[in-house]
Amino acid sequence: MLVTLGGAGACRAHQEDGIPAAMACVDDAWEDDDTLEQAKSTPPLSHIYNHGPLVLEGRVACPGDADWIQAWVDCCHPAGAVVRWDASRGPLEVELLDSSGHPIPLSGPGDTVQRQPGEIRLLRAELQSGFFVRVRAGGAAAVPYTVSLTAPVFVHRMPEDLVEPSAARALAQGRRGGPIGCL
Ligand SMILES: [Ca+2]
Ligand SMILES: [Ca+2]
Repeated sequence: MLVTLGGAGACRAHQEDGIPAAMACVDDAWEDDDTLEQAKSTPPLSHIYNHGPLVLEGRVACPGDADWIQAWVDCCHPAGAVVRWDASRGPLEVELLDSSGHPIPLSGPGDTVQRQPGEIRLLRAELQSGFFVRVRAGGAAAVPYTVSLTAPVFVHRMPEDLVEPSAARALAQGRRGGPIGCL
């Protein structure tokens, strides 16, 4: 069966036959979050100003299956993510993307780009509104990882404000194991 590797269309390999490592991959509870559109279907994540970052544990990057995380930051604060994992599991590719899915430049004053095995830090000195963190396994093995998301807001947006209430409660309780946000 045809399996594409690399490039923007490489999100579906976990559903294809013939890749033992991918078939064996036990993905996380945030699936499906393989595309910009899927990420937009769940409420954006954020935390109250000075009470971050928001730590997302128990995530898994399956080979060929991107993980998109939607976040929201009020203007104009530092925002971004630190992704940590066991480097012996293989590489991870991490990017910050704007609300259209385009890479956010991280070349301005105060921006941070640090990529090393086991930890990638991508922080923009000033950001506003919605953005995405995209995590992809760079090798053939599943890579468990943790995201520390910096996305401060002054007034916390509860999921109920953003989507239909019952769906929001199901999301908050079933998929994330508790209230979203403030630590
Ligand atoms: Ca995943
Ligand atoms: Ca995914």
